Amino acid sequence: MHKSPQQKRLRTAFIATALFTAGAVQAGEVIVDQHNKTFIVEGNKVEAITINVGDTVRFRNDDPFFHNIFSLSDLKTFDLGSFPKGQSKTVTFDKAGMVEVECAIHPEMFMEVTIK
Ligand SMILES: [Cu+2]
Repeated sequence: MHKSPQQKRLRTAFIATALFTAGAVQAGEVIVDQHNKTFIVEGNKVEAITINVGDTVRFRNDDPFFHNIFSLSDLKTFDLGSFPKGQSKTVTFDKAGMVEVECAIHPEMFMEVTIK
């Protein structure tokens, strides 16, 4: 099939974009479930996770009661408020360092997020 000059230009632009993004770290999303008053990643209980600068953590409540995830860490202070089972809230970590994550309703819940 004959390609028009316009189609050729589009193809060149696509390759240039692909080469540019290959060297950059892609920001991702990490899902952290709250289950049995613990933090769960991919089915495993975690007390510490490591992510990349720019990544977003999605806190997802999988318990039949409310959680209120927050952090008082200087690097990233946030308060997601109370949210029920099935709902999730996100936090994007845009600086390298360490953030302590807690739950305002359950003082025993604790997780460290290392951002590198
Ligand atoms: Cu909680």
